[in-house]
Amino acid sequence: MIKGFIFDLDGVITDTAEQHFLAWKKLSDEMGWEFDREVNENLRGISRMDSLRFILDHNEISLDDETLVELATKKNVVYQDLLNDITPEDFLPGAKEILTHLRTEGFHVALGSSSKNAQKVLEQLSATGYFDVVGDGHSVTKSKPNPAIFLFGAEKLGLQPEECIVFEDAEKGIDAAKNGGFYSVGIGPYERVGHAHLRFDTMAEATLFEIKSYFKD
Ligand code: B16
Ligand code: MG
Repeated sequence: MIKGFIFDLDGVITDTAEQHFLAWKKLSDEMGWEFDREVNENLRGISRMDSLRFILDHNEISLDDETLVELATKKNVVYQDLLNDITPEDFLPGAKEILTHLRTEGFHVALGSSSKNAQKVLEQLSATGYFDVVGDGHSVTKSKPNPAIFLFGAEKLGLQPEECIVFEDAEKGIDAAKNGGFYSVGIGPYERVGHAHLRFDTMAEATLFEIKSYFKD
């Protein structure tokens, strides 16, 4: 029986992909690296350091660990500044509706994001009150497709994985949910999240009615 929901943040609750893109682009331009929207698409759902490593691999550049941390921090300063512009109007269409509905119906709800800035994003959205538990980039060390972040959320909610549905927009996020024994809802195109138990193009279609009809006991 489904008792809880675990939501990814970027690409599910709100879309911070554009702010990530602008911050990586600024750093890349300063460093003379090639970086475009196609490369950015590969960073969906992966950690900050893994994102930097991907960009460097793409440019066939190798740097020492100290420089990696320095550059990732530099990108994050720009990203955090951009986050100040997020407002409660910036929920992805449908996201606030399902979160409200879940609260009304008494489901347990957690966040399961890779981002170390998740708290700040939730505050900007005024979304903190929708979540019983916030799992973010500080909560676990292993990144998706490892299921650690979702297992963290389920444990804090006091639920088993098979009692929870994970919402994800990233290929590796769906892998993580399935690896942990969770039910999964993919948000995005078939090519990216078609391996989820259930898929919607956007959050606007992912109503609690649709979810309940599919996952009924
Ligand atoms: P930060 P999610 C992910 O958020 C983003 O999709 C990904 O692009 C980013 O690199 C990652 O968070 C880490 O973010 O630099 O803020 O720690 O989709 O897991 O909510
Ligand atoms: Mg995401």
